[in-house]
Amino acid sequence: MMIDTLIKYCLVWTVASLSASAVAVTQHELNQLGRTLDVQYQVLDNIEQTACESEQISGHCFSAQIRLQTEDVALIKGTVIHFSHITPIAAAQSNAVSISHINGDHHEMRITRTIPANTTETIRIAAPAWHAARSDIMPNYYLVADALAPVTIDSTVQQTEPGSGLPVNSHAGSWTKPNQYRRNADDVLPLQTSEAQFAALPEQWPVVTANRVVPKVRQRQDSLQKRHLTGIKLSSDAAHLAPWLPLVEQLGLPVGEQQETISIVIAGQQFSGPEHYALRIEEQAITLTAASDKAAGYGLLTLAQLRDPQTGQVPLTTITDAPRFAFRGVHFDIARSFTGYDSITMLLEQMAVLKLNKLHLHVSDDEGWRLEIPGLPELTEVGAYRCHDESEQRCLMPQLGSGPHRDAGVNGYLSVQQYKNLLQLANQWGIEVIPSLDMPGHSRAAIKAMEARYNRLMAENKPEQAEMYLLTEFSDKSVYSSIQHYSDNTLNPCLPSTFRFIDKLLAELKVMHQQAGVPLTTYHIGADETAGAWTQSAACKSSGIAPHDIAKTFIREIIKLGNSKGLVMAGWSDGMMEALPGLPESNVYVNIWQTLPAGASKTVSQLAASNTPAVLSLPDVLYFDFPYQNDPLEPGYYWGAKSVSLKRVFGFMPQYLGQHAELWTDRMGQPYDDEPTQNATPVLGMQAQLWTEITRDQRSVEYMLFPRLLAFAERAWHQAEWEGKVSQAEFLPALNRDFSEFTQVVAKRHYPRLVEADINVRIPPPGYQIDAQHQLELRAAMPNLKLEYSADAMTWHTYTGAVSADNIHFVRARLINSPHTSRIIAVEP
Ligand code: TNX
Repeated sequence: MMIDTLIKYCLVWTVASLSASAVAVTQHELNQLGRTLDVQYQVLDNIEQTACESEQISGHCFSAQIRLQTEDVALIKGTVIHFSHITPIAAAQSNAVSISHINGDHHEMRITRTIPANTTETIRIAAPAWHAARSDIMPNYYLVADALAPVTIDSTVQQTEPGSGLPVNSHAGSWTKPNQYRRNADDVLPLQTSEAQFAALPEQWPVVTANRVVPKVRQRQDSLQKRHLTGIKLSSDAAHLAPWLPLVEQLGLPVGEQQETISIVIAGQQFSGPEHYALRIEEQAITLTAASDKAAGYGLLTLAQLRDPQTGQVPLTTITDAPRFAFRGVHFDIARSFTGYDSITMLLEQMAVLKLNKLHLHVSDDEGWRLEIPGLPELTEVGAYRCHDESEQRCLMPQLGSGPHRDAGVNGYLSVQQYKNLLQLANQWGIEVIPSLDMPGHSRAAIKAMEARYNRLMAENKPEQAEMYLLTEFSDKSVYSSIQHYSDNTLNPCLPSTFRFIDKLLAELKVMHQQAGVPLTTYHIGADETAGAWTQSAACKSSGIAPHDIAKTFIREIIKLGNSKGLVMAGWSDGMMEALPGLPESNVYVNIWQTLPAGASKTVSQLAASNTPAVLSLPDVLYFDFPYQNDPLEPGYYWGAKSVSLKRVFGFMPQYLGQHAELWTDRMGQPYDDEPTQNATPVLGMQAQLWTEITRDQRSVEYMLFPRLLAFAERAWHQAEWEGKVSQAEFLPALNRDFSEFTQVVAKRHYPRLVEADINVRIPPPGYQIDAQHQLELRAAMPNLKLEYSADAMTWHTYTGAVSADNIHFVRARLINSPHTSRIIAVEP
């Protein structure tokens, strides 16, 4: 623990005990305060830097104000408001409160002078970086007074937004001025609000009856003839392909005993890769030849999409199909927020529909440990929960706005049985689960859980057992701060118990996989964002390894350990690029998570040159925790890009990274330099990332993933003919045509099926314009939408053409024949 954090905790205890009589609040009053205290957070300015300069905050900073308004209950001196704030608040101007950063994003606001009933106290704060979006503000502030039970402040609880179905921060103010929605003076990125989008949208979307397959097939030769197909059934020798049938039905092709039998031949030797297949639809027969069971499943998914659900017709056609990349992955962070077992099964099912084949499951991080490990109960009993417990013996202290209670929605973990079920579910669709227990950084949950275990066993007088898996060297007073501002989140590679712990994890994982009948083949070690630990570690000093070599030595050790157990070892590029040069023979792959302007293309070329398999995880196009569009009300972190739109993902050219510099800008909207790639760069594949710091429930997970995952699957499976040809005149028209066709099939076929599967797919809001005659015009951002307007957001009218804007205050888009709508957009007169 960082010294000043320790001091802060000590202060908290002393002040709390000294002021026990000063905080003369009853539980009843505290509860009432929780109901009535109004907390509002308003960003003032991301660009103006005087606050930073006067407070000597190094680097860029922003100013904001937190307004506390009491009703009939006073906020008594000595009460503490606990809250999350992404970056550490460095200065707070107020005569009534003082704010201190504790650890990670956890802050305390101590009331130093009673704020009487019916009073407003406004606190000006300054903190590093910027807050340019509503989702930056953290929810669930809570009150603590002495030994009373902590109480959540209701005004900071998220409310479900009509339309999007997302929980949003209603205590967050507005982002109407450029100095609020731009992140700094360089930020020239145009806003993509509904008003700004209008001009770029077509007046009318063409009506097509698309039976394009998503992802697009490699070769397809339709004849002009069509035939009828009512439904399919599997012959008895193909019965083991049954797990694919629900997906086939979801895609609109009926399945049943009375239906037509598909002839399926598995013939690995006929194909050059295990996921290849050929499909032939003739008048009399449908034949599927496939390299493997999985490829046969893929063929069935393709067949389903060829059928027009209205007419039941399929084209007579010959298709040969194969993926461009062997690795088509999704990274799902279940550590920051645990959105539940069902959110993982939902993802697996949709991955299978989209022919994706790797699930990188991010099981642990600073904020949570999400997999039961037999023999180490504290990992999940303590490490899978965030609640108010300053000793952190029952749970981790709240982070990311999780609030004080153990039953918070973001808490929880996968039991051994659930994990095994997931492995089997994934396996039946040919999806490999790649578990990741992030280390040596991002390990706070494990470290704290193992401290709790140590304390338990010491109290039971079992010192040997206690020390067995202890990850803390109590005498190590190294002072550091991780990217997410933790002072105590890094494993110590110089302790033998660290390796015992990792060995134990790998052993238990192997057993779970074995028991599930799905052997563990790949393990992801994280290896990212290790910052400054161990400088004062006695164990490291005596190891003789120079401090700056410790991280890479550790990563090498773990790679060797895993490889010796027959595992492919994976890691994030920052740690891996450091470690790999010393390990020529290793069996690894690397996730590149540099942005394009930060030099991703060079890292990829470097890896290609050393024959190291690379998986593209570029934040500025493949981080699906980033917003869909540059609108302060669209949720998402945005450190690497302010808009990861459907079109951006679709238009990504994974093997021609250099070319994007001619099309895209950096995160501030500024041009950047890169060298066009001459030949397609070999990469193992690509991976979409969903980190979940602020994606806290399944509805939000679905919103962030869909529809972007469809565009991702398209690029991971299919190489478009326009890729890489940026300098050719045909490039843009070809990309636009392809995207328009894709959008149409996504809107017409996939939106309805996703909604039918109860998935909270994002409906894009309409563009709007109010002209000089005060007429309101609306345009849809995709086909298959009905547009609506309203005076009060209660009664809605269908838009049929320009209409007087008088008394219209809200607009939205609705998926035709569904209750599903876009966010409600407030119309600015
Ligand atoms: C970067 S990518 C991270 C994660 C965050 C993510 C948020 C990587 C290896 N580290 O820890 O969750 O950004 O976008």
